[in-house]
Amino acid sequence: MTDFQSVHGAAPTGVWAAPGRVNLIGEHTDYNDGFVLPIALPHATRAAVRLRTDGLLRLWSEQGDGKVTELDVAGLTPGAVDGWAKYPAAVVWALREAGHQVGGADFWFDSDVPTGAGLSSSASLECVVATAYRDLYELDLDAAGLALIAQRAENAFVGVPCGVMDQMASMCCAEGGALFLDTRDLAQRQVPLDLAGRGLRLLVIDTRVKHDLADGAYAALRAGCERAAALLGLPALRDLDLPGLPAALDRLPAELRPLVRHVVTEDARVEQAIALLDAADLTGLGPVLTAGHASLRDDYGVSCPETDLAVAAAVEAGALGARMTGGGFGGSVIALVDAERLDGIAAAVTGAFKAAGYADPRTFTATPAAGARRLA
Ligand code: GAF
Repeated sequence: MTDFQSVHGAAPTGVWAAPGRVNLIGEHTDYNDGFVLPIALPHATRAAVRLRTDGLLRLWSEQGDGKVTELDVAGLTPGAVDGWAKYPAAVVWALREAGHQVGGADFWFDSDVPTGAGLSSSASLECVVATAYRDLYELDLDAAGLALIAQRAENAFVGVPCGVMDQMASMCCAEGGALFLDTRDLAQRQVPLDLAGRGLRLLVIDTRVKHDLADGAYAALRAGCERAAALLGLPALRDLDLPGLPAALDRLPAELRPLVRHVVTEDARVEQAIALLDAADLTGLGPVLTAGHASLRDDYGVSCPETDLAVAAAVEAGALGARMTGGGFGGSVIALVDAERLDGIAAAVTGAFKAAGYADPRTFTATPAAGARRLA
C-alpha cells in the first residue's frame, strides 16, 4: 500500500472517511420527493488531504491505475473528466459553482466500498471530498448542505440524474441507526436499529452484476415519474397517497401506471417500516422488504434475474425478508435473517447461483455505521 507522503511528498493535513450505504426500504422514491430509510455501511472511502495554493487538484487512489490525475480547478468542466477522478473533481466544481472560494489539494484515496454493487461507492467518494473541503476551507455548510453539493456534482458534472438519498446517507447516517429521510424538505430522524440485540443480521448479497446508473435507464424512469406527476397536476408523485391511487391510475397512460403504483406503494412501505421499527418489531420488517422487491421487479422493472434469484433463494432458505437495494439493474440484495440462520442462508444463495451458472455472489453482514467524519 502506498501512503500520502510517498505520492505527494509531504504529510497530509488530515484524514477523512465517508461510508457507502444500503437502503432498507424506499427505492426510487427520492427523486419523487418521497421517503427513504438507508443505513451507512462500515465500508467507507478514506481520504488523506493537504491543500495546495497553485489551484491544482492532484488525485491518487489505492484502487486506481498507480498514476496521479492532475487537474486545474479553474478549468473544470462537466463531461471533461473520465474515470473515478470525475467524482472528486465534480465536488470541487460544484463547490466553486455554488460560490465557495475553494482551490486545489493533494488527495490520497482508499476505499473498501465495492464499486458497481449498488452500495454508493461514488457517493462515498463525493462525500469524503466535500467533508474534507468543508473542514479545510472552513465552509459554512452543514451535512445536508454538503450532501446537496455532492448531489449537484453528480447530476451536473458526472451526468447522473440521481436523487439525494445516497449523499444524505453517506453524510448524515449515525452509528446504530437508520436514517428516516423525507427527501422533499430533508427532514430527518435517526431510527435505532439494534439488529444484534434482536438476534438478527442484515445479510448483503452483492450479485456482482455491475450496475451503471449513467446508462439511461435510470434517467428514463425518473422522466416517466415526472411526466406522470405533471399529467396528474401534482408537484411530485409524493403528493399521491394510497387511497387516491386507483383513481389516479385511471387517468394515466398504461405505460406509466406501474411506475406510479411502485412509487406510491413504496412510500407507504417506508411509513409501515418506520411504524414497525418504532414498535421495536424488527421481524415484522421482513415481509415489507419482500413486498418492496416484488414491486421493484413487477412494477418498476429494475431487478434482474440475479437479484430475483438472490431474493427467492434467501427467502426460501428462511430469511425473514429480502429485496434488492439501490438503483437496481444488478447490484446488491439485502436479506433480514435470524443470526443462527445467517451462514445457511448465505450458503443457499451461493448454491442457487452456482446451480444457475452465475458467478459466486459476495456476501457480508452490514451493521449500521457512522456517516462522514474526520478521522485524524
Ligand atoms: C441510486 C440513486 F443514486 C439514488 O438517488 C436513488 O434514486 C436510488 O438509486 C434508488 O432508490 O442509488
